[in-house]
Amino acid sequence: MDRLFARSELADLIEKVERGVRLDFDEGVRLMKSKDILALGCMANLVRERKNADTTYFIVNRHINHTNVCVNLCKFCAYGVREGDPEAFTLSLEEIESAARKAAAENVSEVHVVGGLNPALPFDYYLEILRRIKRILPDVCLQAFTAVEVDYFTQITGLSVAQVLRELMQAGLDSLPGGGAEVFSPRVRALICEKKISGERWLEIQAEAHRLGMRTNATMLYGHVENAEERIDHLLQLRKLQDQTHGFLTFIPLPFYPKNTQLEGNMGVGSTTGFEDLRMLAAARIFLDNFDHIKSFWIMLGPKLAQVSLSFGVDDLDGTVVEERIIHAAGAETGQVMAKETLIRLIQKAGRTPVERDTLYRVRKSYELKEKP
Ligand code: V47
Ligand code: SF4
Repeated sequence: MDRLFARSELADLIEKVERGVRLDFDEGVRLMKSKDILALGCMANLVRERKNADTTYFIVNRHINHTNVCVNLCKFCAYGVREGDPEAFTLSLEEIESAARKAAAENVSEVHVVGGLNPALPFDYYLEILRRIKRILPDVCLQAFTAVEVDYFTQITGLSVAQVLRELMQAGLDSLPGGGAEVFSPRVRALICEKKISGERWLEIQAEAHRLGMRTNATMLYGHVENAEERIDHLLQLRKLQDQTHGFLTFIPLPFYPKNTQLEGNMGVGSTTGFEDLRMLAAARIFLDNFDHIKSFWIMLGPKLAQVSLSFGVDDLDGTVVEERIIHAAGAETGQVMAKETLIRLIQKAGRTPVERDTLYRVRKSYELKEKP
C-alpha cells in the first residue's frame, strides 16, 4: 500500500493506519477534506478487514414509527409535524400490535421503534408499546427511543435518566438506537435543531444507558451546514465515550436529505454526493478505531452505493426495514423493503460473506460463498 500511495497527500497517515496508530483531530480533518478517495478506501478497508475480515452483517428487522407529532420541529426534518396538522398521525397500541404480528411472520430478530415528541402521549404509552411487542415477540431485540425521546420522558415524568431507562428496560427495552445525535457542535445545532437536546446531553444519556448494561448505536447527520472540523469533533466525542464505556455497537453516518425540509434551498444546502458519502464512511472507519462496526443504511445510500461501501470500511448493511417514514418524508426514493435474498446477493456479489446477525451482533446464520461472484 505504501508504494501505491507514495505520492498521496495521505501517505503519512496510511503508514500510521498500517501500524495501527490512532489518528488525532488534525489528522481526522485531513481525512475528511481529502480528495484521494482510493487512499481513504484502502485505509478503511484495511481497518475493516482487521476487525471483521470479509464478514458483512445484515439484520432482518422492522422499523415502526409510532407518531410524527413533534414539539421540536427540527429544520432538517420533513417527518415531524405540529399537533393538529392534517398529516399528523399516532399509532394506537392495537396498530403497534398488528405491526408486531407482521414482524413475527417475517421472522425478524429486531424491532426498531422511533418517533416524534408528542405532548398528547403519556409515558405509559411508550411502556405499553414495549410490553405489547415483547408479548408477541418474546425473543426479539427491542431497539427503541433515541436519547432525545429518553430526555423527553424525563421531562414529562420528572424522573431521572436512570429511572426512565430502568422502567423502559423492565418493560422490554434492549437497546437505544443512534438517532438524535445529528452534529454535536452547538453552532450547528443552533442552525438546524435549536430546540433539540445538546450534544452533551445526548452523550450523557448514552453513557447512562451503557452504565445500566445496555448497548447502543451512534449516528451523525452530515451534509448540511457542518464543516470538516465539526464532523471530526463529533467523531472524537464518540470515540472518547467509547473508550470509557465500550457501550456503542456501531456507528451509522446518515446523509442529509433536503426535500420538504426547512433547509431545502436554504444556506446553500443540497444533497450529498456519492463521493462525500464514501469519504464519510471511510473516514469514520479509520478514525473510530474503538468501534467494531460501521453501518450503511441502504435506505439512505441506495442499494448500489451501499454495496460499494463494503470496500470503504462498511461491514454492516441495515436491514430489511419495512415502512420507514422519516427519510422517505425527506425525499428518499429507495424502496422501503429489501428481501433478505437481495441483501445476501448484494453482499456476495461484492465478494464478502453475508452473516445474519441480531441487534447485539450475535450470529443467526452465515451464508458462505458457494460460487464465484
Ligand atoms: O435523528 C431526520 C435523521 C434520525 C432527516 O440506530 C434525517 O441503527 C436525513 O436514528 N435526512 C432518525 N436524515 C433515524 C435513526 C436511525 C436510522 C437508521 C438506523 C438507526 C440505528 C437509527 O434520522 C434522526 C436524524 O438524524 N433524519 N431527518 C433527513 N431529512
Ligand atoms: Fe422531531 Fe426527531 Fe424530526 Fe427533530 S428529527 S423534528 S426531534 S422527529
